[in-house]
Amino acid sequence: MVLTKDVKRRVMEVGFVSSGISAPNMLEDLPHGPIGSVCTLRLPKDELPTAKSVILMSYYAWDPIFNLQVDSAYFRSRERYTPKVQTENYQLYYEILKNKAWTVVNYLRKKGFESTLSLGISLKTSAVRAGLGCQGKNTLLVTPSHGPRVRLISVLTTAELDTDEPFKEDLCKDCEKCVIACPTQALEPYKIKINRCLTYAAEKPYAQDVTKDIRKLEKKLIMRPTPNSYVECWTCIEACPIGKLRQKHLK
Ligand code: B12
Repeated sequence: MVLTKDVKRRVMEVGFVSSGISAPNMLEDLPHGPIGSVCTLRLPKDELPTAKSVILMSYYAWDPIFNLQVDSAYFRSRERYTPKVQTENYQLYYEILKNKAWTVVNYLRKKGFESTLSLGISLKTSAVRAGLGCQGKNTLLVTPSHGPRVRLISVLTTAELDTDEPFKEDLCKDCEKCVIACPTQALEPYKIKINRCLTYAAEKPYAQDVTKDIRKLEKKLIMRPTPNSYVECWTCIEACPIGKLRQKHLK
């Protein structure tokens, strides 16, 4: 269909490195609801009930600084848990993703289709269904071209687009480099213990389920450029050999 081709061309023009299309009725069994105390995942039909297509897009995050997170001064204080003040936090890659995805949303809206972006659905599993890659042993989306060094966002639209075939291959094969590299042993192949992940620890400075040994490693390993910012851990991504060659020019 011409529209599907046009949308995919537009997605690449704004700087995404791959895209795939699925439909809300093919994503109804996606993980949804509360993910520990991290977030609540939604289904496409909760995000845009009239949607006919879900466009999954991946952005190449080639440098650790894409993982920069900055919180307003109150965010890291205990006050956040009884907030009396407005708090804000920004993650660099999310800002880039949203910025680029809005141009795709606006493109579709101009054509008369109701459209919105979503970071609230399960992006990894949706991306597998849309053919972008497999869920690897680090539990992340691993793509054939950029490995897990991609960040994901989706656009939901009432436009009826051609869907892609789900990705079937397991790209990890017998490699377990990510599992071995994780400094807190948070990973078992295809599974993560969320409260051992350094990103969870950094995000939740007062969480009771983070043990002292993890807090010690967090202090040692998490980069903190300013008192209100930190760079999320990406050791399991860095360890992955798939797509690593692309980073050579940066060394
Ligand atoms: C919650 C969350 C977290 C939590 C929990 C992680 C998790 N795996 O759930 C924490 C804070 C720990 C976290 C950490 C990180 N995150 Co995060 N996170 C998310 C979020 C919001 C939802 C993830 C999710 O779907 N969880 C739900 C669970 C059910 O999914 P799952 O882990 O895939 O679980 C499956 C498997 O574990 C498997 N499984 C479970 N049990 C078992 C048992 C057996 C035997 C088997 C075989 C399988 C199996 O089945 C489950 C269902 O399919 C997404 C954004 C989004 N909206 O999707 C970003 C996201 C997944 N995170 C991302 C990133 C980059 C990270 C970090 C690298 C930190 C960073 N620098 O940003 C680390 C990596 C940690 C890791 N290896 O997973 C990216 C991943 C990009 C990619 N290439 O996939 C996403 C997609 C954000 C984005 N917009 O790009 N994250």
